[in-house]
Parts: sequence; structure tokens; C-alpha cells
Amino acid sequence: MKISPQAGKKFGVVVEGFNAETASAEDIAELKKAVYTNKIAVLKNQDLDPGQFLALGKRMGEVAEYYEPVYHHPEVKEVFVSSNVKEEDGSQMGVPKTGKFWHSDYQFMPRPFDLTLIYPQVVPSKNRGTFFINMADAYEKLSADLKQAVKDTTATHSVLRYFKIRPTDVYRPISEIIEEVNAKTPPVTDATVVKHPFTGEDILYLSEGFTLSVQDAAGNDRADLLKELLDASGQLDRTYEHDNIHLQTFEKGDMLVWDNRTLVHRALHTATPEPAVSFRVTVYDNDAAA
Ligand code: AKG
Repeated sequence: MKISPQAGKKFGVVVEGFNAETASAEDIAELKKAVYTNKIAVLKNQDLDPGQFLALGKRMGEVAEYYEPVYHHPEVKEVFVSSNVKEEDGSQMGVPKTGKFWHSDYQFMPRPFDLTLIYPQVVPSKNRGTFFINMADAYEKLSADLKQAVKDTTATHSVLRYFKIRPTDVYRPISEIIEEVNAKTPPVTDATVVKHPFTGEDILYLSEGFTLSVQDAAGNDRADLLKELLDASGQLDRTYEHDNIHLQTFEKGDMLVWDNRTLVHRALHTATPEPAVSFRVTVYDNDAAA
């Protein structure tokens, strides 16, 4: 296994010669360390079926099955499917166009995932890739005034604005769906700056997609501060040219493994109706949390 920096990129490493079937415990530990240190690892030349992909996830930690079954792979339910391709019988596997907003996975849950593994299956020829921002770096780069302002504030996160209407929701009143979402996944509040459980870095823990509000210590809503922080991090830049934004491209056979506590991401979906399918496995790393 050879791990080297991604040429010409802000962060991330390329991993060559990684064999998911024969990797030793030391290889897995080295890979996880590389991910926490460099934030993204691109594993080259992977050829795994959904069961083997799940098995790799299980070697990295505790695999979490997504809470909404509409995303599940029909045979391996722990595999989350993003797909805009209809199956031969006209059915839909997974959900189309997921993650087209800045977020980290499960940021709206009491416990977010530590690691995300994405394994593109059908790769469009144009506009493929995912934008990332390192929110530990974004915190470091805040002005002294913003660093002072964010101290002792909390941030509240919810899936509500990006919850995907399921086929079974058709003809249901929207008020009932909103009530269900809020009961099943009530908003969660955390410190706005959290410590990375493994690296100890300070992370600005908010996203344009999932963060509803920021409050000061007295409980006052600080919508102004939320906007300033999102803006400083690069999440409000619709040109995607902000210095903090990293575009991660991929080709068939690549698997991306990233540090979901530090990075926010936003999928770049093809504007043309090109087929795109990717599989995802998400992991709680109980070693890191210890
Ligand atoms: C998550 O909840 O972790 C997601 O990535 C949601 C993606 C989506 O529904 O678009």
C-alpha cells in the first residue's frame, strides 16, 4: 500500500495498492490515520460488490444503516444509494441527486458519522466530483473578532430543509410530513466549535444545509453571526472559487474515504441528464471517540 499526497490539491492523499479483501489490521489503522490527518483518501482501482463494500466499512468501525429506508440498497441495506438511473423494471434504487447542499453526513443527528466512504458506480463524463471545505482550517482562518464572537455560542441543526419527500408521501399534507420529521429527527444543538474526537482540532461545526440557527450564551438568536461564519468558511460562494473550496474529482474504480467530522461537502451533480450512481457506507469510529 502506497499513500501519497494528491498532486495539485489543497488536501487529500491517493492510496495505491490497497486490497480491501487482504488488508491487514495495520493497513486499516494506517488508512484511518491518513484520513484523519489528510481529510480525504482516494483508494484507487477498487472492484467490490455491495457486500464487499460493506465488509470494508465494518473493518473501519461500526457501520450505520441510514435511518430512511428509501436510500437503502435492495440487497445490502447498510449501503446508501444515490442514483438517477431507473432499474430495468422501471423501479428506482435509492434516491436521485442527494447531497446537493453544504452539509456533513448526519450533522442533524445526536451522533454524526466519523467516516464516510463513497464508491461511485456509474461516473458521468462531465461535471463529476464533490466540493469539500475543511472546517478545522476554516475555523483557524477566522478573524480574531469572529473567533471571539463564536466562543460560547451553540448551533442547532435539522434535516428539515433538505428532507427528501418519499414516494409514499405523495398526497400527504405537508404539515403532517413536517411534524413527522420533527418528531423522528428533532433539531440537535451542539457547541458551534467542537473538538475533533481523534485529532483534537477545533472545528467550526455548521453547514448551510443543516444548521438552522446559532445562539449566544444567553439564548439570543444570532442569524447575523451564522451568516458571517458561513460566508467566511466559503459555504455561501456560488462560484465555488473561494480559497477554502476543494473540488474532489474521481474516476471509475476510485473510492473516497473522508473525515466527516471535519469536512463539509456538496455534491456536484451533472447539469446534463447523464447517468450517475454512487454507493455510500458510513461509519462510527469507536476507537476515535474513545
Ligand atoms: C445525510 O443525511 O447524511 C445525507 O447525506 C443526506 C443527503 C440527501 O438526502 O440529499
